[in-house]
Parts: sequence; structure tokens; C-alpha cells
Amino acid sequence: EAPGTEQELTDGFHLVIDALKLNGINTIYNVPGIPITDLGRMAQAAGIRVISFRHEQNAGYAAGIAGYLTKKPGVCLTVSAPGFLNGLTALAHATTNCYPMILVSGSSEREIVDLQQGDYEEMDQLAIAKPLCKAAYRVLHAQDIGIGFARAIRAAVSGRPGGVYLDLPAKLFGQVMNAEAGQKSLVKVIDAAPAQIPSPASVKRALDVLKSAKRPLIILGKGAAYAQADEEIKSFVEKSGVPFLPMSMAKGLLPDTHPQCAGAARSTVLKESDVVMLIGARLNWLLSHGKGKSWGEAPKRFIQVDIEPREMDSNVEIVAPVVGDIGSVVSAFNQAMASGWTTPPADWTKAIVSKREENVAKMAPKLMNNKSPMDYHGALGVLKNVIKDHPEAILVNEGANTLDLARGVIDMYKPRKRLDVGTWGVMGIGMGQAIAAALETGHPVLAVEGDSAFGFSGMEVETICRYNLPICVVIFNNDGIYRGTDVNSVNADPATTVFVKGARYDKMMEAFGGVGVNATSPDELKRAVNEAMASRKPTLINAVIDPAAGSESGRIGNLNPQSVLQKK
Ligand code: OXT
Ligand code: ADP
Ligand code: MG
Repeated sequence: EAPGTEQELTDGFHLVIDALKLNGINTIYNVPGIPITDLGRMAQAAGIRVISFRHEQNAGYAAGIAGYLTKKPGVCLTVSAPGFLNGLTALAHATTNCYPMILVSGSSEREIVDLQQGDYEEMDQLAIAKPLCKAAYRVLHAQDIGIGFARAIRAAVSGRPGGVYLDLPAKLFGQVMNAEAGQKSLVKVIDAAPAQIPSPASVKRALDVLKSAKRPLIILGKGAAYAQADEEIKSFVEKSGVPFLPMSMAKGLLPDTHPQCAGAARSTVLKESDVVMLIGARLNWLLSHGKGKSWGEAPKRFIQVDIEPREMDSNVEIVAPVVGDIGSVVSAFNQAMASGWTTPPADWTKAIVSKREENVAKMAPKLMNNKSPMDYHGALGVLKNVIKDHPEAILVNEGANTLDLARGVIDMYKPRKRLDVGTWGVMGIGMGQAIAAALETGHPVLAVEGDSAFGFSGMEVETICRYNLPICVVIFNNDGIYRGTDVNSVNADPATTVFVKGARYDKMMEAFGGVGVNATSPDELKRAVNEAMASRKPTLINAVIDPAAGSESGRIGNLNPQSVLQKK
């Protein structure tokens, strides 16, 4: 070729980066290594925020919750086989929770993997990922990178959101092609999650059923929070006059202190209601499958609003299914109700208010106790006020007692501020979710962690310090899983549920330059958390909790199978 006529070239690395940028994806959660180390470097150089974690599972949980918070797929990038498998738990978790996420993983050479000739980190990753996510794709040619990402993005966010796997073999990154043709091969995804308008008949049916109720209830789930239709939902609930019960991550969609909130009268409303409208909440184990003791004797009729048609009748008959996206459905409700609506009978709403006030009053004194070592309520009373004073702050929460009691005690005031263990009750989401929440929103994060729960992702305190994030981790340290008092009566090994007594988790934070505090009383805890909120410095508070304070499995001890043979 004559000088000056060489063609401009691009390659797989650059096309991946360009595809992400073109689609407005500006953060990658990753752990570097072969074959994606340079991809991370180049992405960073190209202006993408590349957040490197210590373990892929935490990067994956970060990506999943980033998707939940932003409605754009969170991207997690991993190395082959072991890195991929570490990220896979988070991909499955995202799918289970309906969070849009893409796990992008480097992989080994197809020719060698398929003949099982023992390549470096050999594994048929695509086949393994497939049953654990919404969709799985592999790109073999540089010119297909654009289409590969477009398919992944669309699959993650359209319909019911979920996890998508994208397999990128090492060889792809180095493939070279003409730069102009490369640019043309990229796809900017138009209208990735199109509105899904409900049928007018389904809207009318649902409102007719709701109208006919004597004791109606609305249950708001995290799908409703995800939808970002906050104002429409608020208008609908308020206009309807129907009491609402938030599932844990829907807390704050309307404030927990709202006059119609039935959160503190949960068992009453489940038992006594005659019509229940589910908005973005599944009738899974968290709602006792819509039947049995917790739902009482009175016959129920269910209305369900969900984007996924197959969710209807999954556990019980749905008399009024409304399939559509929550924003469109609720605005159709609002329009139909504009011509007139009668609020539910006052004896029902008043009965709920008085039950709720009774429960709140019963709890109040427990929250003010100043015991040392602390019990859960004493410590949570402090944190309840922190969130009241900082309603913008994001609460991340995991553990058993630490989870269940914090859910009840800490009122939320704004949508999508409470991030927790989700549908699987998984331990380990803590630091990943805290990091993504801080990065994606810029708001301070309060992570309230059981000491066991924290252990699943504890090494990421280094990541928190490295990126200097406004995260305050409070560890409820009761020396173990559920409690710290179990004893092994057979040999010298510690009981299976207990940890080193008196451990000082605060020292871990200090090791990386953050602020560590050991808090033995509610007063000390209050001072330390307020200080962290004001300074926005990475902080870890070891909150010493009475080892005897917890109960087995928190509020779900009934799910533990019992041995009839075990001698007590
Ligand atoms: O109406 P009634 O009278 O019933 O009262 C209710 C409300 O009305 C009332 N309430 C209030 N009263 C007053 N004021 C206010 N503001 C108020 N708000 C509510 O309180 C009651 C209770 O209300 P709630 O909570 O809404 O209702 P309830 O009945 O509890 O709701 C039912 C559920 C099912 C919806 C709810 O319980 C729920 O969401 N549960 C989720 C439970 C969950 O997911 N748990 C986590 C898993 S447990 C276990 O699996 C653990 N593991 C194993 C493991 C896991 N998970 N993952 C992995 C990867 N490996 C292993 C482990 C290892 S937990 C765990 C570690 C535990 O140890 P830690 O040290 O971390 O934690 P500690 O326990 O602290 O030591
Ligand atoms: P929770 O755990 O809070 O009860 P779930 O995760 O069980 O909530 O349910 C969330 C539901 O919301 C899922 O069935 C999902 O299909 C649905 N969903 C998610 N996003 C939307 C949306 N934009 N419009 C309608 N439904 C949605
Ligand atoms: Mg504990």
C-alpha cells in the first residue's frame, strides 16, 4: 500500500468499549486477570469508570444492584472459569430478583475447550450460565460485538428484567478490523424496555374488584420501586385510600410514616383483608404463597400487576391479572379513577391505624434502652434516627436478626433507599451493594450488617477505602450466626454457629486507612455514625451486641427442618 493509504484499524478491545459507551454504560464492576486485564485498563483510559473488587461475587452483586437502581444493566466483568463461577452466583441472584445485569466474562479458546484438551481455565461457560439467567450469548467475531451487546442489553432490561451472560473468548479481543466498518457494526439500542400498556379490560376488571372490597390492601414490591413510577404510584395509593404494605425493598416508595402504611400491622392486614392488589410483588415464600395460616380464614381475591404474564396464578388464582409495566398500569388506574372513586370503609382503615399505633407504641420503649452491651433494639433505635435525619442515605442490610429487626425498626422515607438480601435471603450482598449504591447515587450509605453476613464480603472494605466512598458499615457483632452463645458439648471445637469472641472488625477498616470505631453503647454508636455521615469517610463501627440477644434464624426460624430423633 502506498504511504498514507493504510486503513484505520480497530480491534475487539476497542469495539467492546465503544459498544458500552454508545449505550450509555459508564461503569464496569470487575476483577482483572487473563484475558480481560487490558480491557479494564483501556476502558478506564476511555473514560469508563472501572471499579476493581477483591472477589467477583461482590463485583457481581454491585452490578446487579446498580441495575436495580438505574434501570440500566449493571455490567460485571470477570476472567474465565473460576472468575466466571465466582460471578455466576451474583448473576443468578440478579435473575431471581429481576435486576438487569450483564455478566461479561472472558473465556478460553473454543477449539480447545470443545475438544476438552485442557486449556488455561478451560470451561464451557456458556452452557453453564444458560440455566441461571434470562439469556446467554457468545461472540466469536469482532464484527458481531455490537450485536452481542445490543442483544444482551435488550434481554436484561426488557420485559421482566434479569441477568444476561455474554461470553467473550480471549481471541476475540485481539481481532482486528477496519475502524469504520467496526463503528458501523455497533448498535445503539433504541427503546430497550418499551412501555407495555395493559389492556383496558384488565384495568377495568382490576378496579372493579378493588372497588367492591370491604377490606382492601395494596402490597407494593420491589418491582414497583424498580419501575421508577414513584409519583404515579403515590397518587394512586392516596386516591384509592387503600392501606398499603411495602415488601422490604419497597419500603420508602411511600414513607413508612404515611398514614396509609400498614407495615406495622402486617399480620392483621394479611389475615383480615378481602381483596389484595399486588403491585410488583410475587406471591412467593415471603408472602407465604398467598395461602395458609398467615392469610387467615376470610376468603381472598387477588389482583396482580406485573410485567410477566406467567407470574399470574403462580400460587393462587388471580381474579384480576393486569399485565403491563407498572408505570403504564398505574397511570391507567389513575386516569380511570379520575372520574370518581370511593375510599374503603372507615372501620377497616381505622382498625389498621389502631393496630399499627399499638405495635409502634409497644416497640418505642425498647428503642430507647441504653443497655451495654447493646441489644438489637437499643442499637437500632439509634440507626432509626440516623435515617430519619438523613432520608437520602441508602440503607444496605443483611444478617438474620440484624436484617429482620432493622427492617421493622428503621423507617424509610424515599424510594429505592433500602437494599437488602432480596428474594433468596442471601448473605454476602453487603459490601458489593454498598459500593454500587455509593457510586451510582453519590449519596452516603449506611450498611447494617450481621457479623456473619459481613464476613461474606468483608475484604471489600479495602475497595471502599481505595475509592474513598461515603460508606459507614455498622457490624452488629453478637459473636456469631443468630447468637454467640452456642456450646459444643462433645469436643474442643467451637459450636458451629459461633465466631471468635470479642472480635474487633473495626481494626479491618483501620488496616486500609478508614475510620474504625468500637461502640459498646447506643450513645457511642450514635456519635460514631453521625460523625461518619458528616465526614463521608469510609467508616466501620464494631457495634458490640449481647451474644444472647438474637434468636435462631431471626423471624424465619419456622423454616428450619426439625429432627424428630434429635435428643434435646
Ligand atoms: O403484625 P405483626 O404483629 O406480625 O408484627 C409484625 C409487624 O407488624 C411489626 N412491625 C412493626 N412494629 C412496630 N413498629 C414498626 N415500625 C414495625 N414494622 C413492622 O413487626 C412484626 C414483623 O414485621 P415484618 O418483619 O414486616 O414481618 P415478618 O412476619 O417477619 O415478615 C415475613 C417475611 C418473610 C416477609 C420477613 O420475615 C422477611 O422478609 N424475611 C426475610 C428473611 C431473610 O431473608 N433472612 C435472611 C436469611 S436467614 C439464613 O438463611 C442465614 N444464613 C444462611 C446463609 C444465607 N442466607 N446465605 C448464604 C450465602 N449462606 C448462608 C446465615 C449464614 S442468616 C445467616 C447469618 C446470620 O448471622 P448474622 O451474624 O449475620 O446475623 P444475626 O442474626 O444478627 O447474628
Ligand atoms: P418483592 O420481593 O419486593 O416482593 P419480587 O421480586 O417478588 O418483589 O417481585 C417483583 C416483581 O416485579 C416481579 O414479578 C417482576 O416481574 C415485576 N416487575 C419488575 N419490574 C416491573 C415493571 N417495570 N413493571 C411491572 N412489573 C415489574
Ligand atoms: Mg451475628
